[in-house]
Amino acid sequence: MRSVKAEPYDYRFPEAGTALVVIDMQRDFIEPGGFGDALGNDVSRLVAIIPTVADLIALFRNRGLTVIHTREAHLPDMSDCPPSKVARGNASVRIGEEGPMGRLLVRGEPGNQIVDALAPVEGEWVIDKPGKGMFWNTGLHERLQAEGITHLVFAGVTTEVCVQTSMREANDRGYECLLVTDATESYFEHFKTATIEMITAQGGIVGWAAPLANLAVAFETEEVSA
Ligand code: C5J
Repeated sequence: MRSVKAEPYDYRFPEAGTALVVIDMQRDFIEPGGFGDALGNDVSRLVAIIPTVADLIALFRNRGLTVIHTREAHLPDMSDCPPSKVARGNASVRIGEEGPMGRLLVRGEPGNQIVDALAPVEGEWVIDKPGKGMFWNTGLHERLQAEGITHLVFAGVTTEVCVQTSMREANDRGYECLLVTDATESYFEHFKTATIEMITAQGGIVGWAAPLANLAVAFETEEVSA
């Protein structure tokens, strides 16, 4: 087992049974002209974490560990998108409508792709999810079980929406989860802070949280017994 200095206490993980999950680092959330921007958000906060997420991916990639990328993505006929989701908010362009990077949150469109700096490489999993959480309608749980994955390390955007929803869903399914605090971001600073507090409160009711540096140290330090 490896051991990471984390909140609320050390997070232990078996290297072979651990996967990295990078949530929705897509142009639609991170670049001007995407879905996040259409909702009136300042996307620059999200751009800032790209180098840290790249370092985190490299850490897992270089060790040959499982790397999973998710995308919030709907089928082109929108049959997997409830009308309530389209109607919500006061967006200048709505989900499924044409924006500067193609139809918002629709599979295959330029804006729906992961940003170039974090592009998946051969062999990494890419999960298109119609919901905020990564399990609904994706078959991901079965795939993780088949691979013997028991521990999940989370990064990506946004902390309080798709990252938190996915982490909570994973926790309910029995996965031991760590959130990498400097590899996740929100359009709202206080939401990120509150999410980390909520996740780690009450003895880690949803999971653990630690910065990338602590995780990197854990990979360089001798393993501890289970
Ligand atoms: C949102 C996400 N914020 N990836 N999606 O709608 O967090």
